[in-house]
Amino acid sequence: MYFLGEAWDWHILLNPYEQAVNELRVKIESYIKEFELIDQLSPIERVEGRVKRVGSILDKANRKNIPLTNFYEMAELIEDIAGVRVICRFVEDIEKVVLLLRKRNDLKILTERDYITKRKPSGYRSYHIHIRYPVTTMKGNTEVLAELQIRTMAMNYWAAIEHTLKYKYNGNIPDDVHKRLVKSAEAAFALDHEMGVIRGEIVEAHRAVEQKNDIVDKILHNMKNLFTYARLEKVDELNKEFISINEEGSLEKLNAFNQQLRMMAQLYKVDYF
Ligand code: 0O2
Repeated sequence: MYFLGEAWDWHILLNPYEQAVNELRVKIESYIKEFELIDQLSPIERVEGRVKRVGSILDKANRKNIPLTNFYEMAELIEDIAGVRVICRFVEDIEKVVLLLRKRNDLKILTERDYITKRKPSGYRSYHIHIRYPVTTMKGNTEVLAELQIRTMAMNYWAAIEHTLKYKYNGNIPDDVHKRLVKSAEAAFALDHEMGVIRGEIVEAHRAVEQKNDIVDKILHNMKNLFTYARLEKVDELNKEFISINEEGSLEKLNAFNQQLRMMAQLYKVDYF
């Protein structure tokens, strides 16, 4: 059975899957920027992607009794040769991501599996979406299957650890380790719940940090222009004042300071933010 698999040119066969993963990552990551632009905390923290390793494809085919006589028939049954993982901060963000994905017309959703409301017996939680995704290569158009896994950071941490242990023990995790994994799945669930409760605080804190970073960028830009184009000598003094206000951390004082710089920039007829 394995011999036929090894005879295939895996690099060429898997290339459209590689392309699908890369394209999907870029497309889904672009939501992060879009949320930033409207001053909202993105429901997506980060996006990861991978093409299943040949060894794992062969193992899964073996596990699921999938014949290795034809690559394309096999690939239709494996479903997750191309895998993209969307990591969220909060459980409620998962639904937002699912809604965004359902609106896309550059992919076709085949099935959705909700292992969040109904977690797996192992303790595994994640939302799975199987899609068909068109890829254009030198040879023309083709379609590949991909699996999108949407989960929180806590779910992801747990799944990564459990996956490593399953691999280490060849699927037969000893009882004591298994019990600890079940306990840690509960802890990950509790963590997600607690974070959900203080979500408002976290979103507010994130917004404040973003606002502070924005105003600091503007201040630095305006001081640089006053120094470079207006040859303003007291820039050193302004810089010291900025450092002390920045240390204090008051957003109002930083805004007032930038207002002062804007007025100076207008006076000296230099560009400002
Ligand atoms: P790898 O190395 O991650 O690629 P099904 O249960 O078959 O109806 P499902 O869950 O979509 O539907 O399929 P499957 O084949 O069980 O799991 C698909 C992928 O989900 C797995 O890929 C894992 O990434 C993840 N997964 C599913 N169940 C578990 C689990 O109990 N623990 C962990 N850590 N991950 C899980 P692979 O092929 O197993 O591995």
